[in-house]
Amino acid sequence: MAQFQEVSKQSALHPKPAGLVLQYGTAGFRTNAKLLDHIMFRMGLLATLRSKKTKATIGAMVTASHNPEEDNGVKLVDPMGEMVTPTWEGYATQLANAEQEDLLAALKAIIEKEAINMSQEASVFVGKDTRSSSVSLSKAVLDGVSALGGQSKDYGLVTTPQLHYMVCCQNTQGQYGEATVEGYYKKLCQAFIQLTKNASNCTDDQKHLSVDGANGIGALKVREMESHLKKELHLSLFNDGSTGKLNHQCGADFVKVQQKPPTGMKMNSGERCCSFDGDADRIVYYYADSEGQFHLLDGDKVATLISTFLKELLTQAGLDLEIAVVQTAYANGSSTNYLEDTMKVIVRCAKTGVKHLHHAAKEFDIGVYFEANGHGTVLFSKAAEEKIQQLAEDSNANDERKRAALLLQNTVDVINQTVGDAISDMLLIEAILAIKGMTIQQWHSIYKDLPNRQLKVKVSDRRVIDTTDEERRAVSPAGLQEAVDTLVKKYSQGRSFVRPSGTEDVVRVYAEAETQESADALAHEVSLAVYRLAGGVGGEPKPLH
Ligand code: 16G
Ligand code: MG
Repeated sequence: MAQFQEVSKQSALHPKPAGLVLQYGTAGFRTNAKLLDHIMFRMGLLATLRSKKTKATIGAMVTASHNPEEDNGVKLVDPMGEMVTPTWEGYATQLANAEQEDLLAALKAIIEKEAINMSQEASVFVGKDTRSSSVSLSKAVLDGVSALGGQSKDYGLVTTPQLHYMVCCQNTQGQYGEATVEGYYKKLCQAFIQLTKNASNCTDDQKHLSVDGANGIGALKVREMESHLKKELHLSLFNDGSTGKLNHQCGADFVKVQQKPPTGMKMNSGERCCSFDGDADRIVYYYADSEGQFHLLDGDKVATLISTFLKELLTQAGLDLEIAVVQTAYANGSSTNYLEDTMKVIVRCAKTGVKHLHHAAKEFDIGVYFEANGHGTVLFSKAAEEKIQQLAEDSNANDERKRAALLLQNTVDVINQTVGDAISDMLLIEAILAIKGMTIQQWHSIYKDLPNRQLKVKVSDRRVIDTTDEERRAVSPAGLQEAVDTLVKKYSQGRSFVRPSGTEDVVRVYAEAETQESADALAHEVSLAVYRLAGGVGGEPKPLH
């Protein structure tokens, strides 16, 4: 077939280095940009097949998120804006690793297995972040799409969540919104402005927020959006990419892991600050108190603020909708206790990685999901959205119920339900704080985080660690979980788990306890157990103090 001849011809221009093996990981392929040209071309091919199979538009985003500037990566987006389904992640890995001469056979195997009608039209949306390598790599994706005769639309520089949003808009025939960056700003900002009309006496100071753009795409897009905010939010942008290096000593990952402010940011005491990551799908907040001490408000604090707000509105609206918060094993124990015991909301634990949380959150009328690292959003079921709308339009409803329904409606609109979105989350958080007249200190003091520590251990093969119970318990190697259990018992409020990383060749260790010293000691002792029982390499982990 002519299509396959074209693939053969084009693929020669994007050759695979022989022997190179890469995996479609937790969030797509991610490695040094120099190794990715053939991967991009092939993901263009795969996105086209996926589009033919689903008879819908598929997205391909070129980014390596919070990784260093030298890296890059690609993730595929399914029709409703969600992460591509696991079977196709498997195909992605197969296609990526087929040697040059086997590429056509690998492609045909997928076509056959999925019974894809090759005469079906295909459409792929492509986006990229600000890395210099993204220019040629996104071109390689486009080449892959055209080699298989697919149509493509190049959105150029967009955040990851913006691309997810475009795909969903397109496949819902505009029901979710207009599939343009301008349409995205309009929808989110209009909802934000409507929400903030419910804030009384908001001073200019309270409307101010400092944003660390991680020297990436988020900075560019925030700037683009600003005029739509009609001065209801005053943003001071730092690390906007004009001088600094992407993700270098800045961005959400740096701030969360280092527990300190990004470089290049001016922090006045008590003022709200936030950081995006390199592709703007993560956000964390923080502030410095009057003694200059740094306080972090992570994804758990965000989930708590949002779910409290939603629960209050549901009560005011008199709507009987089930609301749940989905977290991972990394959620601070204090946040889980607060949500379950004080807020009385359902809490679920999912495996690390947005796709797992997203999936779990779909089970509820309203599913708020956040990873502690700042990745998250809120999902509303169709039934929930309909009930909210009915009430908002019900002329018999009393003023309080109606007001709550309208607030819920605008909340739905300010949220990007396709995937966690730093810009959308930021607007929602800012609106909630304004409506509640809440300072960042008050938000921070809702509950007190348990001191915690994360460590990495190098082992010869991290696959020897297998976990269960949403990664909270290890089932292999033998004896490891028992060792962890014994260590945990030594510390008041102790909790610890180990899991193999999905993005790095290490085993991750998490520990929390009543004091920082205990959390550090527990993390170290568990690291030693991993080192001894799971084939540690290099020197033994050293105590932190
Ligand atoms: C990826 C995931 C993130 C997760 C992290 C865990 C997405 C879009 N990103 O970055 O959610 O927290 O991996 O990394 O799903 P780890 O497996 O190395 O700990
Ligand atoms: Mg990211």
